[in-house]
Amino acid sequence: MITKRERKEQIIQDIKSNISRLYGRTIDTASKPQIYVAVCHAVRDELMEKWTYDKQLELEQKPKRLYYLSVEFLQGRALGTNLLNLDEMELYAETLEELGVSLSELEDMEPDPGLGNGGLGRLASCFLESLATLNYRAIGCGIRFEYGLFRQKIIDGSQFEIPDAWLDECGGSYPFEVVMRDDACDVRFGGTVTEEWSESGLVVNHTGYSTVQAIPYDIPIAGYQTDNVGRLRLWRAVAAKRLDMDSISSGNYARATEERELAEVISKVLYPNESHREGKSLRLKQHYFLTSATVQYIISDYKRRFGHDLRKMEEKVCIQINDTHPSLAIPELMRILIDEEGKGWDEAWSIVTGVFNYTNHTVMSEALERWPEELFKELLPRIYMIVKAINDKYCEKLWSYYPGQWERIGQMAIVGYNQIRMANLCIAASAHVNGVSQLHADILRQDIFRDFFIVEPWKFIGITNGITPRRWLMYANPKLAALADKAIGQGWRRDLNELSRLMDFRDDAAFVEEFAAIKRDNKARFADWLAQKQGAIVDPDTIFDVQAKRLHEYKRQLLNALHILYLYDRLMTDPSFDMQPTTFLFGAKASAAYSIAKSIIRLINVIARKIDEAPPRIKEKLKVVFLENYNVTTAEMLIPACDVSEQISTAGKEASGTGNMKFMLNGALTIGTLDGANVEISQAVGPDNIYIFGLTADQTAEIYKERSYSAGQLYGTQSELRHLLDYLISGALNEPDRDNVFSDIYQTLLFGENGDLADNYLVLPDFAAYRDTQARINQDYGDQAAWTKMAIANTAMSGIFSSDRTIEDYNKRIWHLDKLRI
Ligand code: 26Q
Repeated sequence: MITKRERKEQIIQDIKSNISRLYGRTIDTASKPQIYVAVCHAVRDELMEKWTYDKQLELEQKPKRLYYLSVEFLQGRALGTNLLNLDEMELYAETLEELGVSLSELEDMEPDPGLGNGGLGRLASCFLESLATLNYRAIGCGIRFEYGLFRQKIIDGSQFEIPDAWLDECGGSYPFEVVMRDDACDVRFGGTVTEEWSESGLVVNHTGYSTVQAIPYDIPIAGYQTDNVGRLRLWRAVAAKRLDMDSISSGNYARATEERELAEVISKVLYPNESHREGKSLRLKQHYFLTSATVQYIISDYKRRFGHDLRKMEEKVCIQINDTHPSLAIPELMRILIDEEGKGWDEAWSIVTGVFNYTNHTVMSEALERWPEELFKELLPRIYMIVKAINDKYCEKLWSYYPGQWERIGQMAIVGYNQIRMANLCIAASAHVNGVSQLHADILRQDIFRDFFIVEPWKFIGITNGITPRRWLMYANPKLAALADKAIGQGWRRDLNELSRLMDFRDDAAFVEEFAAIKRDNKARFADWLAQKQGAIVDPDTIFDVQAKRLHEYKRQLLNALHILYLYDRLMTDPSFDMQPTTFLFGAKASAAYSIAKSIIRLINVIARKIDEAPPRIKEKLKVVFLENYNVTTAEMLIPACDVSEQISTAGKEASGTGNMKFMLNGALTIGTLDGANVEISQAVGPDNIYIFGLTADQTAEIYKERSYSAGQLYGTQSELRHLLDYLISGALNEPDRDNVFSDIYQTLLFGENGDLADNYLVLPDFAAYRDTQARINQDYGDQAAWTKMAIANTAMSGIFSSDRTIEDYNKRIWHLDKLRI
């Protein structure tokens, strides 16, 4: 064992030598960004060393491996969480202090890698951390986008998108990544395919294609208190060298450059839409690029470890596809097994169906991935042939279940109406299809995948999402973590269910007071941060009511905004109306082309401004702040400061939600509909510790089916709603020199678009229940002791939402991985 002093000296040495090696400087002459990179490298090198050791154990123990394929990983910053998981946070902070450097200042220099849109990408990142912590061997595979999700600027109330040049900001390479050139491979696009019978069987000829090289960059991920280190492998697209050289030697520099750019554009930028598919050919290229490179790697890695017999692959390999985006991995594995490994169709199909599993994250039909057949065929001719063949055989199988039911089989087919339907492909090839909450799984079984469920009911399961307590409690809320330690010991850090022992402390006046004081501190910390970052002033002694998530009509930020407008109007016009002072905080990015979503952002900002200009007696009660550029780093500051968590989607639409779990863990009370994982949050915490309102999923389904709701009728009969809606177009929200008329919002609420119902997300029929529930919350908050008891219950009962539980569920029901013995 070495002493703490000796360890500190080692770290100092590592940092100094990194500075010298990387920059030819000493610590006294190095710039802050240089010191930051040197420190990151010191941490990375520790992880790499553990990695070397893990690999050795892996060779001996031969555990099964998981490949988690996802177009998105929303990792957030890595320096702090890696140090936390290495149990070296304090050590580094002290050591750096001796060098005159502040760790938190360095942490703030780190860009937040935004390689994801929201829930699905963040879930993938929580999973990688839990997998490492639980000693499973897993590799996340994604794309090394040069530009992540756009940065949001709010200018004069409206959203503008700025490119997120995160890699540029760290000098072109991310300090935690290691390039693995040995594993580079080629991916082919376009060309022509012919099949020919020869003596050795069918020979497939692919000619005239263009080649893109895939280069992997690996990021090590520390598990909590273990030597097991996880891995995120991100592929970067570059031009194939050969092509380049041909053009250059023939003197055609322009063409060489052009080809380079055409190749590199594939990993240039993440598409910014969530819950809406985009049929661009570049997006399809991204998907094939990721899946082809990954499947090639999986096979060569398998051969390296277990030899050339691929028949037993399912014993050592499993592949999880995170929504349909990486589903081309299915035909790609078929292609390699048949064309390159010489397997027959049936043998190949049996290998494929033994390794793949698919997670669905959405029930919204406009988000279900489909590709135009012509585009697909042109870009991926061989993959197209294979998908057609899978489709033929699958339809044949369906025919025996549903004889004569052509209509139904047509709906279930993979290829139909000139489209390739990726969800159907995934269902056909996967051993398991899972939803991400229990309600969502029920909807998959009973509604959107009903016909498939009847044929193969065992395939369809529900595994409720989770979040990593390391980032979302220990790192983001160290004070609350310390209080839990003091009350119940540290066991909860390894088993989050132990937090339930905090239930008893609800009657401990000193504990209740400390819990409340920590919430107050976190609110003050957030207020300082916000003032510094955005210049907005909020009062930590008001209720912090937060809705932070992507902007989408189904998430109903509009319901929240209309309610604030209602409060403002009441305060202005009704002198007898009173309320506890409340600060409403929003964080939300709208996809650039989603125009109504952008209008809703604008509406929120206009209401905020209107309130800021109101008389003091109103401003004392109400404040609205729209947080610019909501991302993982903002979430870490915001979530621990929240009193009321808004989870108010139209019931049946939000597959799970994961923000809801983060807020609960940090002691916020939820106001929510019975949607997604809110249902399970409500069960865990009990009806007395949550505010549930509104239509249920059954009721909304009935409305959609029967079209039995008329917004116009509500407008006609309910004068309060009518008054609010008229507000939007009346000019009452105008400001000097600005006409703020929200006729597009008014229009969708009252008349709908493209054949959808008017008010398709049922904002108006839920309004009264929402308003009344908000009023109850406002009252209840007045009794601080009672409120804090409810908050404690939320933290205490959030154990089942640890992503450790989620991963163990996946493992028991789908993956069957063995833990690495360390
Ligand atoms: C697909 C094709 C083309 C272009 C874009 C897309 C695309 C990209 C991202 C479609 C969907 C997404 C992201 C979906 C998402 O984040 N879903 C959320 O997943 C969470 C994790 O399971 C759930 O908690 C949320 O309820 C769900 O909305």
